Amino acid sequence: KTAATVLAFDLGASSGRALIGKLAANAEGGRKLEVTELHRFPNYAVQVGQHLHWDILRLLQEMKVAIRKAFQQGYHPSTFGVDTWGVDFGLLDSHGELLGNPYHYRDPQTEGLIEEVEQLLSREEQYQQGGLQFMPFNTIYQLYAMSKAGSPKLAAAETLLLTPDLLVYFLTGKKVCEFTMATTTQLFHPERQQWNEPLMQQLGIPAKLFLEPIHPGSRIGPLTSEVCGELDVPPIEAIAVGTHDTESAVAAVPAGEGAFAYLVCGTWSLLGTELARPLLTPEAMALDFSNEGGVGGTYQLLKNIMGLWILQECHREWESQGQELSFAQLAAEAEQAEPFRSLIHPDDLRFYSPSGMIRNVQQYCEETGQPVPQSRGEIARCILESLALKYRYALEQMEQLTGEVYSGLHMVGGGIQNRLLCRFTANAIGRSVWAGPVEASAIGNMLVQLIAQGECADLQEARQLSAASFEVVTYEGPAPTDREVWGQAYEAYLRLAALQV
Ligand code: ADP
Ligand code: LRH
Repeated sequence: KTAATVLAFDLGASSGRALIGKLAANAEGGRKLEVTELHRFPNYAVQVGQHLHWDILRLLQEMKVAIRKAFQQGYHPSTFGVDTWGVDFGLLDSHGELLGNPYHYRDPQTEGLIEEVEQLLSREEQYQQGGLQFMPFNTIYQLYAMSKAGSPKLAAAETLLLTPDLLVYFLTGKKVCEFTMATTTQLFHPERQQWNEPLMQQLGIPAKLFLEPIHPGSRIGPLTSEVCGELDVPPIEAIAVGTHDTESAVAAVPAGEGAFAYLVCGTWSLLGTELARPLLTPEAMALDFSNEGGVGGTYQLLKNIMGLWILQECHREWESQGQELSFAQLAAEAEQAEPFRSLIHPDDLRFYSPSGMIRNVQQYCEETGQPVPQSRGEIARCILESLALKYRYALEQMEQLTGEVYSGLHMVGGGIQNRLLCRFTANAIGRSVWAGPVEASAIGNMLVQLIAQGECADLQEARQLSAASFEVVTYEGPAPTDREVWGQAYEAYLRLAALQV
C-alpha cells in the first residue's frame, strides 16, 4: 500500500497556502506526518465603492496553481480539504452561478446591527439560539444588512455557500454546507442542532438558502472533469474537513487527554478550550464567549480577540510608505523598545476597521493619557504587550466559566513565529506556553482527511500524530521579577479595559 498523501488548502485573512502531507515511518517505528508547503499567496480585501470584497476567483486560481504544482512535483494526493476564515459566504443563483463577489467580513455594512437585532430578539434569547460572541461580522448581521438594504443579490439567491464550501463547489460541482462553518453564522441552533428558521424569518433571511450541514470527515466528491482537464490531473476527492480554519487548528493542537487551553494565533487570536457540549450559561453570555462547533463532535468555548491584525495593519502602512520591513525585523525592533511604555485595549472597536491603524494606536494612547508610541518598535511593543495581557484576561475568564485550572497554554498558528509574543504571553499568564505547530490549520485539515481515509481512528489519535510530528517550543512561565512587573502591567491593563465596556 502506498503512503497516504493528502492536500490541504488553508486560506487565512492575510494569506492562503497549500500544503502536502505524507504519512511516513518515524525513527521509533511509529508514524509521523511530513508536511511540505507547495504554494503560498497573499489575501487581502478589495474595496469597490462602499464595499469591501474578497477576490474569490483569484483565490480559486491560486488553488488551481497549487493542484497542478502538487502533481508536477510528483505527489499523488488522493484527497484534499479546504479550510478558510469564518463567517463569510457566496450566494448562488438558480443556475448555480455565483452572484457577485463575496463581501469581506470587515465591510462596514454591519455597523450598528448588533444593537438593532437586539431590539428584535433579546441578547439572552440570541445567545441561547446562536451561542456566539456578539461580533459585528457574524453571518447573521451580514445577511440582515443585505435584507434591510433590499439586496437584489439576496432576492435572486437560491443557495448560500460559506467560503470553504464555495471553493469546494467551484472545484467539484458539489454544493454542501459543512458543520463547523455553519456554527459561525449565529443562525445555527447549538442545542437543537438545526438552522434557526424562525429567526431567519424575523430578519428577512430566506431559509431556503441553507443546506443541511454535513460533518467533518464526510466525503464530498471528486474534482470536476473540467478542472481535471484544465490542470491535467486525476480526479482527487474533496473531503469535508473542519472547514473553519480555527477548528482545523484546534484539531492539530498536540494536547494529551484532559482539559487544555489553546490560543490560535493569526490575524485573529482565538483563546479557548474544548468541550463536549456548548456552554450557554448566563455567565458565558455575560463574558461574551463563543461556542463554535468543532471537529469530532466537540464544541469550542472561545474568545475572539483582535489579534495580530493590529500589527499587520501597521506593517502594511509602513510598507506602503516604502519602508521595507519583515515581521521578524519588526519583532526585533519591538524587543529593543522600552517595556510597558503604553498599552492599548486591543478589542476597542477602533482597531477593527482597516483605516489608519498607526494613528489609531497613537490616538488611543493619547486619549488615555499615556506616552504616545512613535517608533515602529514602540508601536509594535505596545501592541504585543497589550495582546499578551488580554490573553491573561481571557484565560482567567475562561477558567471562571469552566471551573478548570489550566497548567499552561498551547499556542498554534502563524503568529507563534513571533517569539516575543510567545514569551510575553508566558510572562503575562504566569505559566508555560507550548508553541507549535505553526501551520496548525493546514495540519488539522490533513488530520481530518486521514481520519476519513481510516488512517487515524479519531481526533485523539490524530492529535497524537500531530504531537509526534511537529516541534513544540516551550516558553517557561516568568522569573519572579518578571512576574511582578507583568502583574503591575496587568493592573494598568485592567484599568484601561474598564474604560471600554
Ligand atoms: P491568517 O491565517 O489569519 O492569515 P497566519 O496564521 O498566517 O494568519 O498568521 C499571520 C501573522 O503571523 C502575521 O500577522 C504576523 O504577525 C505573524 N508572522 C508571520 N510570520 C512571522 C515571522 N517570521 N515573525 C514574526 N511574526 C510572523
Ligand atoms: C480566524 C477566523 C476567526 C473568526 C474570523 C472571521 O481566521 O476564522 O475564527 O471567525 O476568522
